[in-house]
Amino acid sequence: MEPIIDDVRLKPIFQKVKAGERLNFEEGVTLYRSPDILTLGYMANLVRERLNGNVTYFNVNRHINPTDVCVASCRLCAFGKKAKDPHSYTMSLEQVWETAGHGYNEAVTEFHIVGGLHPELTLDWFCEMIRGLKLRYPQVHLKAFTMVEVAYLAKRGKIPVRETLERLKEAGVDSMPGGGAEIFSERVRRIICDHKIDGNEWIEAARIAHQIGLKSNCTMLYGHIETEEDRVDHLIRLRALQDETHGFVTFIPLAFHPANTALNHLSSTSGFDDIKQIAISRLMLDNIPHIKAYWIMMTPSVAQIAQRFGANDLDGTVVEEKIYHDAGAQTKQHLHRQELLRIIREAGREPVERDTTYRPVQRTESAFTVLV
Ligand code: V47
Repeated sequence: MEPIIDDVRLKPIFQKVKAGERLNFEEGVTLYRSPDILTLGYMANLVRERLNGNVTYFNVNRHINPTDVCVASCRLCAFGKKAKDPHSYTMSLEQVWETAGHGYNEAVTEFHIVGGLHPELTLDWFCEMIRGLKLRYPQVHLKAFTMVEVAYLAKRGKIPVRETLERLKEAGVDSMPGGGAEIFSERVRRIICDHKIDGNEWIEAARIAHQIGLKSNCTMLYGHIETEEDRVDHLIRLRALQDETHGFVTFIPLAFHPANTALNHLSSTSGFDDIKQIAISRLMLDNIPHIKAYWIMMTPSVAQIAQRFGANDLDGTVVEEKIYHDAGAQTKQHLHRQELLRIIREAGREPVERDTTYRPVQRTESAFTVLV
């Protein structure tokens, strides 16, 4: 049975989606301009089920943010602080290793490690941090450092990005998170994050990471001052790199949270925009296997609905989240495994706990094993 398509502009796009054909820039813009969220969702769900069946993935992870000291002053961010700010913090190596252990009894399979661009912490310090984590938690996957942090460490250490990535990998980094991509449009970047590497540099760092065997995620920050064309351009640039490297695992659209940022006059995104963004991501990124509805950012309720609009992942237990909560997020900082299972089942999906590389994890009361 086919859906009743309210918006006639979507009819030719629907034919292409059914045939598994790639959507172009203009079609991407048409998707954004359409209010017909049910047809967008129907099409995105078709692609989602083709790629991932009825499964929704989640993981048991822990975020670690070793420092919030940051030399950049991005208008989009409420997390970064100057070193002299009495509210800033920087963990010692021992504190990082100890923080990793908090809540460890939930059998965490991933540490997600990102932080500010600290003017004094060196590449050697971060390599030692990673080696220490690997020594203490050898079975935990280390998903660490955004392309922005890597480029900053390279610049400060006056060594190429490739060598920086190689040294981090050698120390024990297993893969990389998707942050820092923001939106590639230079016009927008100059306003929201002018101290960061530009879009081309982000893409180039990701290319090198993938070339040396580090998979990564990718993100897009939306709902601030970008246009619909900027969003489509961003998605198409990610898709082009993926054609080349196949190194992206998951795409996570990130809704801008304005509270406590220099852009706090902007409004938050609506549930309608968040759901549309999930659907359009699934439709445009035909070569990225997974679309994550990050519950911290969308709320568990909207992330649940997203599971029928193109998303097939919810992220994980998280345990302690700072970036979005500094920017006013009202969600909890932690969801238990049981709550994630309930949310997914209620959406009619089959929950599968995964490790970072999407291998299923089987749990018993006291232990877990990764099913290869
Ligand atoms: O890079 C910062 C964004 C990102 C704000 O790879 C903001 O699995 C909204 O990348 N409002 C960090 N967004 C989060 C991130 C992420 C999250 C979950 C999973 C993964 C993954 C990656 O958050 C930053 C930036 O793009 N951000 N400040 C803000 N005020």
